[in-house]
Amino acid sequence: MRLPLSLSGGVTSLLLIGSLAGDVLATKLDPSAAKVRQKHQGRKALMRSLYGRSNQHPSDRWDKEKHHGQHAPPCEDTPPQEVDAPKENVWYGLTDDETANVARWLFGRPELNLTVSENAGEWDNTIALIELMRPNKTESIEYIDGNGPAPTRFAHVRLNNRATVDPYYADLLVGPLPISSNSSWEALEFPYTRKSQGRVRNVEPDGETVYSEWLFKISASIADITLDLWNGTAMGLENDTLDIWGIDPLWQDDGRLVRWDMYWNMPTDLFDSETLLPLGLYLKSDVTGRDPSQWKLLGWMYNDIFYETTDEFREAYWSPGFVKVGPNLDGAWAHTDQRGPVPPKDRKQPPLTVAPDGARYSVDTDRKYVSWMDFSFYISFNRDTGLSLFDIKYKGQRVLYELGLQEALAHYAGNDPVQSSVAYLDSYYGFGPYAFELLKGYDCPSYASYLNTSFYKSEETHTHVDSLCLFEFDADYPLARHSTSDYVTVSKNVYFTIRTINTIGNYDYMFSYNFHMDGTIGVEVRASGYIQSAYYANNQDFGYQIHDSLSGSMHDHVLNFKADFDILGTDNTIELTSVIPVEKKFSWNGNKTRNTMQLKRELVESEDDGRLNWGFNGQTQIHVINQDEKNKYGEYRGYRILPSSGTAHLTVQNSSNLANAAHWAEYDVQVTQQHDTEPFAAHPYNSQDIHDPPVNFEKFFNGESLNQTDLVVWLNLGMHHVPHSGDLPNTVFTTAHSSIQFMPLNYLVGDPSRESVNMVRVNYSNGSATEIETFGQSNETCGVRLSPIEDQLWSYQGDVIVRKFPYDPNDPFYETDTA
Ligand SMILES: *[C@@H]1O[C@H](CO)[C@@H](O)[C@H](O)[C@H]1NC(C)=O
Ligand SMILES: *[C@@H]1O[C@H](CO)[C@@H](O)[C@H](O)[C@H]1NC(C)=O
Ligand SMILES: *[C@@H]1O[C@H](CO)[C@@H](O)[C@H](O)[C@H]1NC(C)=O
Ligand SMILES: *[C@@H]1O[C@H](CO)[C@@H](O)[C@H](O)[C@H]1NC(C)=O
Ligand SMILES: *[C@@H]1O[C@H](CO)[C@@H](O)[C@H](O)[C@H]1NC(C)=O
Ligand SMILES: *[C@@H]1O[C@H](CO)[C@@H](O)[C@H](O)[C@H]1NC(C)=O
Ligand SMILES: *[C@@H]1O[C@H](CO)[C@@H](O)[C@H](O)[C@H]1NC(C)=O
Ligand SMILES: *[C@@H]1O[C@H](CO)[C@@H](O)[C@H](O)[C@H]1NC(C)=O
Ligand SMILES: *[C@@H]1O[C@H](CO)[C@@H](O)[C@H](O)[C@H]1NC(C)=O
Ligand SMILES: *[C@@H]1O[C@H](CO)[C@@H](O)[C@H](O)[C@H]1NC(C)=O
Ligand SMILES: *[C@@H]1O[C@H](CO)[C@@H](O)[C@H](O)[C@H]1NC(C)=O
Ligand SMILES: *[C@@H]1O[C@H](CO)[C@@H](O)[C@H](O)[C@H]1NC(C)=O
Ligand SMILES: [Cu+2]
Repeated sequence: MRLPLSLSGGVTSLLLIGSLAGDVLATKLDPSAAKVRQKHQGRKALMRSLYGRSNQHPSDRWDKEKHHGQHAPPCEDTPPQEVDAPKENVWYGLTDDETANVARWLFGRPELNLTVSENAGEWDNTIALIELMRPNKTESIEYIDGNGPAPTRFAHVRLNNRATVDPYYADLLVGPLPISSNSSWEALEFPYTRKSQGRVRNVEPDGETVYSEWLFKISASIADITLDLWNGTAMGLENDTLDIWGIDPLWQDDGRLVRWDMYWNMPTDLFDSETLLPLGLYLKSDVTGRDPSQWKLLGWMYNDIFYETTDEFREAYWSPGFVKVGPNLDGAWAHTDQRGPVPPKDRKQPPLTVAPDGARYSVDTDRKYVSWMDFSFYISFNRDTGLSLFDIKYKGQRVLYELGLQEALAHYAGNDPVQSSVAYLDSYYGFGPYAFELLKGYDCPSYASYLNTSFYKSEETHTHVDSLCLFEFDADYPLARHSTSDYVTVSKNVYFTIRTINTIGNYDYMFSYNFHMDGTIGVEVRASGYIQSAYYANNQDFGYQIHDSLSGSMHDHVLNFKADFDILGTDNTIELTSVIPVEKKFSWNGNKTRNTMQLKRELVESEDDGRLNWGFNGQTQIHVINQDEKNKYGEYRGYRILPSSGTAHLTVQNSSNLANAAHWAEYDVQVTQQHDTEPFAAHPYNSQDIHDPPVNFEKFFNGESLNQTDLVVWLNLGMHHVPHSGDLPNTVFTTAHSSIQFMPLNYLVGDPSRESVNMVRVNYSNGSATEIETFGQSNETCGVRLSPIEDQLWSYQGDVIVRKFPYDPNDPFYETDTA
């Protein structure tokens, strides 16, 4: 039995009397397939967190006297046991050599006319991306489920072709890999709804010229006004204190490209507060085409008055009676460091969790495979959407073939033209490149273990060390309990999490996939970081005033996840089970009716009925069932899907900003027949052609049957975010939260969590315990000693960069800096 934690001398050490059972669990999962490899390598994190960097053996430092002579051995700090994944991870990524060989091969193709990124300007073709082309599901499952060969490997390449007046991005398929005389490239078209040789135009090919030849020059032309208003300029000078930027996507109507930009104060400190410092002046320009001499300034907007020309604006500005509105100035209010009175007792060390037996899960570090208790999965990671999980199995049976983010939308609204036009589709920026190293003990518990992630950029592979974390956690509430006058029984609620955090500009998204002892799988997203705020003038209908001249610009976050369920095979059906109010006659009640409720079950037969919203009062549950797999009582075995906190789809209907670029955001739950030609809900460059985007999700719905066929469920998590004064300086993860759970439904007989020994039953009688049953759970004791948190944090690294072209396998860091 565990005793309460007790402090042992000094604020940085802690005694844990707990369990110590050695490597009991490492091979529990998948005993048929997973072969244990005894390899205790890698994990430095826990050692540092518990014992610091001292070479002294932890038990030497144990202070016996303070513990009444007890001597507890040091707690285990074993890293996850290394296992061999049953199969190759066919989804993870390219090896360094594969990437380098593809890069070299592409540079050898004269028809592609590529320039090395380092030497490239706005009028050259460059490689934007080289990564693994994930194999088709059809081919992958033959391999993972049977004796099929591993799928042939291909690279997915994205070119940014700007050596033309009509610049475009091009998706290519390159292979087979390894590169040989048999390898070739072709336009990648099949995964996209738009058939245009895998091409989509690039509407912002001249990122530098837009500033140097356009925004800075226009801004210089009103420097008299910006200096008068804000004592600053935005002219591309070292001493600029103002910034200009604006809408995304650009306006794309009537064959024109129109941008709105606005002025912001630059932060005066290290803090990233710029998105809290809008200044309320906006300019509109037509930037169609690549010749800046043809671009047109279309006007200025200040204090809800539109001026068609700079002259008109200047004349009004310097006229008597012109109303100037106040600036937003940087300051402590916009900074995240501690300030204000420290709450009572807050200087004492807060509680923390420990893992006395070390990791109770296993990892194949090379193949990126994880097993915990009766769950297992493979990890995949890519540029566009970051982390995904494949082949999620529970008790040896696949539940999900694929589970991962597809796209994240932040759709703003406001009286001003910039807020009104912003609808970020974040995969444009990419989630992979922004999965930064996690801070130990803060982003994840101190005993978590970590994996690295890598992404391609400008002929280099960048690695974010320790950017995925894995850990078990003891929830703050039990899994199950019951009391009677004779006994009480309670079970621990220990769950497993894999987590990544992606910081896309001002905002930090935390994604957690949680696995529970009762077979439940949870998907959870939280948001923090700096809001993108609005200038307060005239924005009353679009947000609250949250600081002197600041409005918390209202916006919807909608995040789409693909959940490709395979319940006891690929042939599945969606059953809607509703609880409905009824007036009903019963045999035992004569002719009288009773007002009551009952169950209504219906199957979703085709994609025509496949776009669903969570019903009124949560009365309808969505079940993924297999009609060919009934349990012994004749009920369909399946998993049910239900929100576990709020979810949201997009409020705006037929968005002027998005047109056809994000139809996935329109409903809560959408179900389609699985096709190798529909692997993603979105394309990262949908924002480049909103009327005719590469992936128009709406086109997935063409009336196909959903009756006992391979299905994909596309789920939206999200928040209607109306920032208030508590979003300053940062939005907090507690409130910006959305989650959903997949729960076994008549899937097993009884609750599988009963298999765990981590429960107790206490019988009692006449005021005293008569029996304590601990079911053979570990009862050993061990000691934990903590070291100051700084010891771990000094190891924070940031990016590690490996050059891919020119590439020297013996010196992968050739001519690269680590940043
Ligand atoms: C190849 O790209 C260069 C710029 O890198 C450009 O000047 C040239 O016109 C391009 N050639 C062709 C055939 O497109
Ligand atoms: C190319 O393909 C042919 C036919 O499939 C095969 O026989 C040959 O070994 C391949 N060559 C290489 C270098 O992979
Ligand atoms: C205006 O800016 C200049 C240079 O940044 C600074 O030296 C000066 O003090 C500022 N004036 C006011 C009134 O803030
Ligand atoms: C900023 O730098 C420019 C060019 O170096 C100079 O002309 C200007 O006076 C500077 N402005 C201020 C406010 O210091
Ligand atoms: C992560 O990358 C670092 C630096 O390259 C390396 O030392 C470490 O072993 C990697 N971790 C894993 C789990 O592969
Ligand atoms: C129920 O209603 C039917 C038709 O209205 C009537 O014939 C019958 O007697 C009724 N039964 C009772 C138990 O009231
Ligand atoms: C969406 O808006 C556009 C532009 O206003 C309009 O042409 C189109 O008919 C609208 N579509 C729907 C389905 O309402
Ligand atoms: C994957 O599926 C698509 C669509 O059916 C097909 O065009 C493509 O050739 C497949 N890829 C491989 C490697 O079989
Ligand atoms: C759905 O599939 C089941 C089993 O395959 C079949 O019995 C049933 O008739 C189908 N229903 C419809 C409406 O097609
Ligand atoms: C304790 O309670 C359990 C469950 O009710 C019962 O099976 C067991 O016999 C009890 N033991 C004693 C000693 O009463
Ligand atoms: C509880 O205590 C009472 C009085 O002491 C005694 O009569 C009774 O038998 C006890 N019951 C049990 C279950 O031990
Ligand atoms: C711990 O468990 C073992 C085996 O179940 C038992 O023999 C031993 O008495 C227990 N120790 C304590 C302190 O409860
Ligand atoms: Cu938000």
